[in-house]
Amino acid sequence: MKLYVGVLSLFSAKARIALSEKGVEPELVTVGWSREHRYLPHHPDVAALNPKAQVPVLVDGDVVVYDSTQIFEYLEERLPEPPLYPDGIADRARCRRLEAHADETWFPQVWDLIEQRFYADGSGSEQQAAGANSAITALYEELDKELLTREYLCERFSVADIAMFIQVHTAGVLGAPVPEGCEAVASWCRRVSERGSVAPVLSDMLKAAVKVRAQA
Ligand SMILES: N[C@@H](CCC(=O)N[C@@H](CS)C(=O)NCC(=O)O)C(=O)O
Repeated sequence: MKLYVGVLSLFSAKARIALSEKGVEPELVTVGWSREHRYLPHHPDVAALNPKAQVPVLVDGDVVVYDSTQIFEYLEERLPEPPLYPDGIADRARCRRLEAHADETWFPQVWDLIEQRFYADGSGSEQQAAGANSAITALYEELDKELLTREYLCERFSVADIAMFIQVHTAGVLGAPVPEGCEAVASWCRRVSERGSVAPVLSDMLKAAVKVRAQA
């Protein structure tokens, strides 16, 4: 399988972790990205394969899948073992809801931190960052309740953990770490970051971020 990714793309990181959990070592194609021009010009393959010209894009023979959530769903059917969704219908619905919550509720707040602390290097709107910080604190408290009695968000390590962890980890790196009192989130973070599928992806992203900073 071939996976088109961005060096600092959170959605690409989701797809990479899921592939690794499924025991697949894809051919990684890293698309061009710079702080100044971001993803422009788009990689020609990605522009041809995805009408939104976004990564990640997975190519498996003749099959093209884009959007990290669609990639999760495809991989689960293509390679059912080990499962990355829980078994029951209601639990699977909850798992999808938590994944969507990470992508659709956490990410916009994390994106405000990325804009402020990474792209604008702290020179952007402090008000925007402060708003994101307080929204993220509330999200941490809510997440802590989900994790109080659980090792992972669902009955086993799942796509919900992958999606949520990527947001939580990025928030932490950008100045919104797990607050005191959210011990369940803190220990879940340790468990997830120690997984063999996760550590290499975090390490690649860290190396890329350090390189970008050095060039600034
Ligand atoms: N909903 C999509 C979002 C993908 C996305 O936003 N990709 C960004 C990188 S993280 C991208 O390729 N942006 C390039 C652009 O929009 O020009 C997913 O889950 O894969």
